[in-house]
Amino acid sequence: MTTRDPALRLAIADEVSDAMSSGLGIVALESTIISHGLPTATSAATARRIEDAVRRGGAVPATVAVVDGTVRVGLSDDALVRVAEDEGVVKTSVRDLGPVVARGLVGATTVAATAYVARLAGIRVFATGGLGGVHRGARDTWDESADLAALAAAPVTVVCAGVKSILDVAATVERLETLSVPVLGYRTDSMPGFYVRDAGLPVPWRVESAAEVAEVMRARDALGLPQGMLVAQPVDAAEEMDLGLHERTLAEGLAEAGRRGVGGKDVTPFLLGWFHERTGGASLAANVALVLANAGLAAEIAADFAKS
Ligand code: PSU
Ligand code: MN
Repeated sequence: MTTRDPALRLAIADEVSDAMSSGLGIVALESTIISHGLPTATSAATARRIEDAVRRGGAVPATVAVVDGTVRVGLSDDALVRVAEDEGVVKTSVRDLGPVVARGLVGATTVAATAYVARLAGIRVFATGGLGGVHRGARDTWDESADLAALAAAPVTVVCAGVKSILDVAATVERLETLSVPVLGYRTDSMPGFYVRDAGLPVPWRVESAAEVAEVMRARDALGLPQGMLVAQPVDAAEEMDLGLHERTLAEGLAEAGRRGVGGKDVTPFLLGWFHERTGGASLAANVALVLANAGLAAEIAADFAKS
């Protein structure tokens, strides 16, 4: 059962709307990671593990996707499996929401679209793996993920493992700075680089606890600051990718993407798939570990923030 708002074409799952009325913490989860970011064979199972990590952290998960033209906040298991496994699932950023809903398609929401929908639903905390950002070579291609502008426009705290090393991390940090999106390093002074713990740049602010993050959210709300916020948690040291393997795989993947003329929204899925195929499971292990850790931290933040 779900609560539907036909005017908004938004359907909020019972578990999520019950959590809203009882003042519990809620964590939004994106679905592009399930459809395009992880290997199909295990992605539905991983999506369930991410939801469980939110529950164990003390909050209620709300996985976001478009199912047959309806934007859903909280998915049934059937819907989750379709998003994970159907061939025709569209990677859906904010710009794609209109066409995907109008045509009744199945769409997996990116960080950008999930942040937008979270805002519509009144959800303030969101967990993912890595944020999209400025791509390497953006000076020529102008390829900057819509995640950045969307985050600047929605008051949502996104917990991630920093900026993917397949991107231009320094340029992405500069853009976040310009867009006035605060970046908090969770128990770290360095910007995490997704598969690796340290992308080689300082992080502007360091926090030690979920309670501290919730306190920054309250301060920002009191000041009426409209942007979202990034909490960057490094991947667990035991799961970090070997740095040499990481550099090699990245260089080869970027060269191959260039040769094949991969562009636009296909770049990120191509490079993630490249890593998963060529690192003997190392990138997948890191990816799953960091997403689960982020879901747990996001739940703690949401639970603390809900107390205010
Ligand atoms: N990070 C991952 N896996 C993913 C993505 C990020 O580990 O699948 C997805 C997210 O949904 C993110 C999107 O919002 O890639 C960014 O794509 P683009 O660069 O095309 O905006
Ligand atoms: Mn792009």
